[in-house]
Amino acid sequence: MPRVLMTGAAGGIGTSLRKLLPPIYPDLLLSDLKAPADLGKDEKFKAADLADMAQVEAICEGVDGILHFGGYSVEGPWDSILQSNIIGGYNLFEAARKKGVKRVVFASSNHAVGFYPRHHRIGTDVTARPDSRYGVSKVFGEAVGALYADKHGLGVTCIRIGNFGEKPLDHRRLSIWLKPEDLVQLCCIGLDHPDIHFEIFYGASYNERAWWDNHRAYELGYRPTGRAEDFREHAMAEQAKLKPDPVGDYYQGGTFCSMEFDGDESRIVDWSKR
Ligand code: 15L
Repeated sequence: MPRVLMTGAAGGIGTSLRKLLPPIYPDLLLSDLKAPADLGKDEKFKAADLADMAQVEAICEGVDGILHFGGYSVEGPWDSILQSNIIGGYNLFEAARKKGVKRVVFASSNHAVGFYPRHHRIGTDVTARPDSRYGVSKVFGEAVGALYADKHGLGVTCIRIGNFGEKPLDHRRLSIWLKPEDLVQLCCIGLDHPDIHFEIFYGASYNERAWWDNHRAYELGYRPTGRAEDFREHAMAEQAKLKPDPVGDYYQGGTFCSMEFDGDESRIVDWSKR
């Protein structure tokens, strides 16, 4: 991919990828609502509000591939999710089509399927079970991506990101941890692999406790280098500081499932076996 646009450049993932991507994609254009405070002299940046179609079209001009990390990245009020992720997500794919972009890698999330119980191993073809308004917006983004792949021939990869960071933060994250360099591998597959039409990958490193079947990513060449169990002691020590959470500890989405959960814990059922 000659020219790559990365949205969400000032966010957590964007900040880390800004350092890892330039050796692979030297012609990298960064975008966010505001420029990152530490923007370097060699970095190219264009501000854009994802909810404004004209601004999104402007950042897609002359671009070959997009890494879409922009938008709201946690649970939030409906209007914020609506503007950033629903309207913003649609604008991104539509602007990509209009401007002749060839590939889009969409940062989906594990919260698109967060209401699967932890003991239930899932593939990428399961029915969506979002655990939040944020999760619903990720399901929406995946659906728009599928539409633009099937109808308009855009090559689309959705990465259901687990927990991105230098190490797994607690017991749950031992199953879903994603090392930054492994996310870079998944992005490169989405941007450059010749066989991409529409794909969904789980954004997870090599985690022995994984809940996810990620075989398609491996078929396309993914070889994660992160191993969550190497940080087991740290994760379990952090877990010991947390209060028990009957709902969050049962489902894959953790606290995203327990927040706003209405009262009755008898509703914690293994519906996946019904
Ligand atoms: C996400 O999708 C969020 O962006 C991130 O902040 C974490 O909460 C992560 O999921 C997680 O599930 O740990």
